[in-house]
Amino acid sequence: MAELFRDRLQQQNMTPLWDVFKDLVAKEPNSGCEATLWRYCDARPAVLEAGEVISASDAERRVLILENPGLKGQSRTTTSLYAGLQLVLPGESAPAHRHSQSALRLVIEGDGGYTTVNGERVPMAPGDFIITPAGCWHDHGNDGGEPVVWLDGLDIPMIGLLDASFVEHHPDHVQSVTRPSGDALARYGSGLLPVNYDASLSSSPLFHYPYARTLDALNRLRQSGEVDPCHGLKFVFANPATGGPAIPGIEAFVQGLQANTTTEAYRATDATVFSVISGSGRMHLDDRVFEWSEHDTFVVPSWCRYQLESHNEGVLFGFSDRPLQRYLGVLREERG
Ligand code: GTQ
Repeated sequence: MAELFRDRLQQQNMTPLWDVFKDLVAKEPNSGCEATLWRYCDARPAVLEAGEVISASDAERRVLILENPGLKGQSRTTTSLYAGLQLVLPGESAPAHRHSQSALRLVIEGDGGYTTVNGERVPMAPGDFIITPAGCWHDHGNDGGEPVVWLDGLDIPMIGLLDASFVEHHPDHVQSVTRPSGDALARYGSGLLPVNYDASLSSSPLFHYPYARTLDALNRLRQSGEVDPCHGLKFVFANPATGGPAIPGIEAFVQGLQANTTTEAYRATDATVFSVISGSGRMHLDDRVFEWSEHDTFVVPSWCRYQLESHNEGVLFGFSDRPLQRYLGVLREERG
């Protein structure tokens, strides 16, 4: 009887809630997203090998996706975010395109790389944070003599969920450069804004946050003693025109840790992707320990309590879907 009812429901494109209620409206975050660490010393040879398998041009973007083992086959690093390691070899360029997805980049290694965003060529140096907001033309290249590798973070799963993806290929392989390098930094990165600037534009008009500046700020502030017990010295990359996040749905941050310290336990509902800019230490998550060192990437899933131990004055970078959760009123945090 019950089976016949179920069959009939299937035919009517209906399904009983009581079968799935516990999973749909879960007691706690239950996506399957797992705490995972990708060691750069293991990932790097694979990234370089990808350079022998395909060109940046043929691949469109030559990236190894950091796929969460708990979300296999879904090209996701957390439930809402995608991360990958992108390689551009000397002399190569990755073609210009634009898409609905927003991208952020953290440069990991190599000098001579650049990305061109809306007509401005942005030079890439290790530790630089660079964004490509939704809908902006971008192409990448490498004028230097060594491989350039960076971490990509995109809101691909969010845009997929919304079914709002569009991509366009530029008529030319690379877009023309129409603005001098440093233009956006001068315009928006000096505590100044052009008069009549429209602050309702949701992505940051500043798309290059050079590491030299970030590190200088961290080093000056280390002396201030304003260290959060759970976060160390943590700053978010802000849209200078609004004070909001650089990318509407993603918050990216940089975090200075003190030598030989461990942060107090903390958890939040925004699963976070961390990338180690410098230093080494351990991430304690429940009763598990993850040893991290320079350029490693690791994920702390939603609502997992963790602590960061640092052997030296380490600097971490990270990003999560915090602004989206805040907007929806679902962000939950707990200290201790
Ligand atoms: O650089 O435009 O990792 O379009 C994935 C999709 C990078 C990019 C990715 C992309 C890009």
